[in-house]
Amino acid sequence: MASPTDEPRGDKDRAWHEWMGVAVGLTGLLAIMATVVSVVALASTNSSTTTVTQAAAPAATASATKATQAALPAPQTLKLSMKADDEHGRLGPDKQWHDAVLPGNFTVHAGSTVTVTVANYDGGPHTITAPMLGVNQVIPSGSDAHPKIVSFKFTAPSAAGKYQWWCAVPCDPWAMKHNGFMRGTVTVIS
Ligand SMILES: [Cu+2]
Repeated sequence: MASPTDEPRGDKDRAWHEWMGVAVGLTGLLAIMATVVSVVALASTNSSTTTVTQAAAPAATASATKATQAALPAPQTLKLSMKADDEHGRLGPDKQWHDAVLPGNFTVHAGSTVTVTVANYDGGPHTITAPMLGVNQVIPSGSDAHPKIVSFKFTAPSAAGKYQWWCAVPCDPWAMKHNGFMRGTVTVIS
């Protein structure tokens, strides 16, 4: 038989047990919620990372490819001949034949790699000198029967404009002063 003093204790015990039950239940719920939250967070982190990677990679590759194509114009080749006055290099407006590079004025595309092949039919050497193009090429002497063939490359400037080349070896004084003879204009077009 329960004593009157037992009853409050029994209530206390019941209350304690109930509270413990709620506490354990709450803890378990919190643990589950924490797990769910972290799994969702992990999943969303993964999925957002994957989405960014998939979205950015093809776009970046496409634009990089476009930029590469735009930055690389087709390579060019130029064939030039060098002839002396006595080989009828080029007739000047003074009605005299002069030493000349043929053609003496030429056009290249901005940024392109230009391969120049020069055939020197003259018995004396000349140069193709153009500091702005990074060119200072000696073309040794050749002959009508055996022209001296020299090939060299330069990269055309990225800026369109007109650049001068000249022959730095003293040769035909008149030709050295006139464009289209032993000096000339390199026109860079974009
Ligand atoms: Cu010359």
